Amino acid sequence: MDPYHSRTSGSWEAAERVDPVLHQGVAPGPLSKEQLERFDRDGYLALPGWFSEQEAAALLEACDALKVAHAGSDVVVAEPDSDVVRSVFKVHELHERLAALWQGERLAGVARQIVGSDVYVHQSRVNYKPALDGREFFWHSDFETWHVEDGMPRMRSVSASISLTPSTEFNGPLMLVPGSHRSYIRTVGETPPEHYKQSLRRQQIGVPDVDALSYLVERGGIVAPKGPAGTVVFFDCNTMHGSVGNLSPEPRTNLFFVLNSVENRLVEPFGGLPPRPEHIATRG
Ligand code: 6CS
Ligand code: FE
Repeated sequence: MDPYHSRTSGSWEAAERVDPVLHQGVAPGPLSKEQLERFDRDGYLALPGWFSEQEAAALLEACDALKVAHAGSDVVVAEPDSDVVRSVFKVHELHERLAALWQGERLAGVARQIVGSDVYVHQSRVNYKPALDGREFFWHSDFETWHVEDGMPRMRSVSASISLTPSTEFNGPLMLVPGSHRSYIRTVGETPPEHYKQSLRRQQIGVPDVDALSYLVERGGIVAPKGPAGTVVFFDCNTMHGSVGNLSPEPRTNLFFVLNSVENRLVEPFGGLPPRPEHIATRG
């Protein structure tokens, strides 16, 4: 029986995580012992200043150029209620500055330290969250989607969210539920065919209901790490997260790399539907 089955019954369930968070314990690498222990406990680690504001500005320039260069192609996803660009996917293959970035010690080095093996990019994306038009990302566990819809076998991948603009309380910062990575919420509802055409704009299937969310938040609360451009939030593939819309007059642009263990490559999706396209989930 698949320990991480989901969208398989009419009621939600909080199942135990059966994978470790630190796959080789507290191991040497870019993070200190104290930082690793915080990641293990909380399911995320916020590092203001991990990249400099100058580095972030150069990355923002590259990411804004991608939005223009790839307008109208499959890698570009619009907001749910307009044609405003919400995300661009597979950016690690679209710009040499981004291809070099994820392989560095500050990203791949951290992921290797946590997953205990070499890593590859399962998914990369830029969430532009433009001023006023940038809508919410509803609460979700990435792993629940990647397991059911992409065929990611186990919880052995790390996401890095790099703020390319400042994250404040006004522009829809990434919100996370500390400790939620240790409960696997089996969600309710059937996955529609080609669900990604809807879910990447506004996800409504594979998401917790208010009782499931309360179960997690009562135990861990909600945090929204703030910080200057260059801040990185590393989070476990199963940490419950989301973000509200951006009502500030400035964009809140985040660059994501999902680094998966090479020993956790995708198999047939566990939800029984055809795999999602390559620009959303690396299968090669
Ligand atoms: O479905 C996915 O793969 C994407 N959706 C969200 C909201 N986060 C994870 C991932 O980027
Ligand atoms: Fe996500």
